[in-house]
Amino acid sequence: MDRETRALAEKHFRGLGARLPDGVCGPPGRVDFIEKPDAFSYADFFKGYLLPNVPCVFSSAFTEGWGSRKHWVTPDGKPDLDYLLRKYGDMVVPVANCGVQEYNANPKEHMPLREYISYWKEYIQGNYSSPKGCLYLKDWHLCRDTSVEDVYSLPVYFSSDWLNEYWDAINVDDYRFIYMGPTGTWSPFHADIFRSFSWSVNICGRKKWLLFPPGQEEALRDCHGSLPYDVTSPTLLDVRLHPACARCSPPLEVTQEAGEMLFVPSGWHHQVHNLEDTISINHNWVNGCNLAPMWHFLQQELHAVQREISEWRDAMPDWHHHCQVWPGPEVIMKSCTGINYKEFYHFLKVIAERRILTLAKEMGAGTVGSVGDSRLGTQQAAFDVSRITEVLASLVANRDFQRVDTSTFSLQPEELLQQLEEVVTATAAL
Ligand SMILES: O=C(O)CCC(=O)C(=O)O
Ligand SMILES: [Fe+2]
Repeated sequence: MDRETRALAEKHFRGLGARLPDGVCGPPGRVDFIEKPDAFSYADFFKGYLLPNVPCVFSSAFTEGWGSRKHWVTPDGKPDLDYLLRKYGDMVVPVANCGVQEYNANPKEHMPLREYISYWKEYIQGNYSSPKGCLYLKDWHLCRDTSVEDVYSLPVYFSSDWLNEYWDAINVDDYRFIYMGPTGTWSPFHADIFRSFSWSVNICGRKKWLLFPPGQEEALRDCHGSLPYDVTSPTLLDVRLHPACARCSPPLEVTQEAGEMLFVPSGWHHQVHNLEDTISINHNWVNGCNLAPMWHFLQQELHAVQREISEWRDAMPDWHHHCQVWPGPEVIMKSCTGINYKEFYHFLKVIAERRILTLAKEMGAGTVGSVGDSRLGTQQAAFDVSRITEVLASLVANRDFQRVDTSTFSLQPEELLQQLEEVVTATAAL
């Protein structure tokens, strides 16, 4: 990141103050197509798409050298199922049944990749039908489970990725996924975990994306307040079931071709259909640009848990007896949302400490070094620190966070906040 981009970004967030970008907005009309890698810098992406939180598609030239585009695809552009079988056949993968609705998702089971590939071959032979239904291999953590050298490389545009940096640092998990499935497999309407961004590259095949800007999903709720499972369902036209649907603008529709890369902004609900036998790679990622929406989302999640608990409490005369044995909101939130306030603080702390180290090296001994993605440099580290400082200040002031037992924390939140404020002052003129 260069100085001018950092100045612009910090001004952008100062302008927003503590509030989030305005809720409902109409779709931008069309999605930009970025043709040439040489003519498109990180700063261009940051200023044009990441900061304003709008989608874009990158041409297949951006993924030209990827090993997976060579090895996972047959000369006629189909998934090379035999190659995948030879290379990864024994690995256990998650598989969703697209024909069965469970809440607003599909039930998943686990099976060896060899079993999924033999299903896929049968499905093609059976003219795209099978008594087993329409099965979609989703959310396969290939990178976590094996070495993926020569499969793909992280595009610089998506390299400020604190979520994967955090999981890598504590060696627990990741948000790097493989999707593969025949024509007709699809992902129901959703927004990504923690209001993260995602990027998605088709290794082969084509996808149709229906994208709704943040806030538009409100008009799609049914008369009980639930979001739809399938936005293409004719039931959405029934005004008794979906009273506000007429107010919703049509989604942005993107057809993503083989090799192309799509940037999905934060909080945009979407639904995805594979138009051909398709393999894709995607990451979910969070950084300074969507940290505040992530924090806002976590507050909403905790409030939902608290509401649920209080409904149970009101319905149960001997609540105080149960209270002793039942888990508290932090525990429930961790199991429902995947992260609670305590872990969110730990996430901020891990990233903050890495950025403070980068900046100290830069300003102290004069050594240029960077923790995180070294392609992004000092200005990015300074920007990251300013974003963490703002969100940490809000976390520290939060009543629910003040109830969390921090006695075992290696660094007290107030102390970290003070350290960060000092770094912000020291790096203002960099
Ligand atoms: O490709 C799919 O089926 C879903 C991908 C997705 O939802 C995402 O990348 O955010
Ligand atoms: Fe998604």
